[in-house]
Amino acid sequence: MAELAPGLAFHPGYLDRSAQESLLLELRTVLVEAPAFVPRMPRTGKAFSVRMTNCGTLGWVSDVSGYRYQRAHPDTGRAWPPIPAAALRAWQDLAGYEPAPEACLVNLYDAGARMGLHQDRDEEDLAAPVLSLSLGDTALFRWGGTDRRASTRSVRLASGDALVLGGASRLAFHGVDRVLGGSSTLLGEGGRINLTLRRVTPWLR
Ligand code: MD3
Ligand code: FE
Repeated sequence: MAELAPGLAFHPGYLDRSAQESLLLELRTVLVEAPAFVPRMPRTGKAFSVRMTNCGTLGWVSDVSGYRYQRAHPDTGRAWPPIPAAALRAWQDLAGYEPAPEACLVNLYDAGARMGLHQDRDEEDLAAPVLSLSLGDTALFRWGGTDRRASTRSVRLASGDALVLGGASRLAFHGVDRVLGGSSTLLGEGGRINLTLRRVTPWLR
């Protein structure tokens, strides 16, 4: 593990090839039950270049009326499928946060897809970390500080890498500049899949 910044823990090669293949198999099932959709920017309705779906009890969606977590798929109206067992194990192993994740956002990048610098702040429970798992082609990931104007650094996220974003880095600006086509043989069709696991609501007991 390498601590890239306070609260930003990088676990290169966390999933070996066979663990990546079994997670991918579980994701194929998720995508049948909850087909990928094209999120749109609030207000302008401009399409994201990344496609998405979700699993878990809550899924993150974005459309012309805003960003939010909701219990149903925006197109099918059905509940999201369960979070893959391999992803839940990674949370137990790496997150250091007991309440189970409620949301697993699945971002699908094809060649040319990117994600602009943004903060993740739609979760009520900001004490919970975000866990990211990468599959397929390597991404050039960029992060900075909690002020958009702060300087940024980059890291390559390869297939099987895990990243835990917590503490002082939980509200850092971050994004994906580009995906390096042909850098992995995991996905026959190429591209990249990123899973982010999140606790959305505070844990009440
Ligand atoms: C740093 N996804 O879905 S995951 C997102 O690779 C998102 O698809 C990117 O940003 C992707 O919101 C990056 C890594 C990540 C997630 C949350 C963070 C990095 C973060 C929160 C704070 C700081
Ligand atoms: Fe994000």
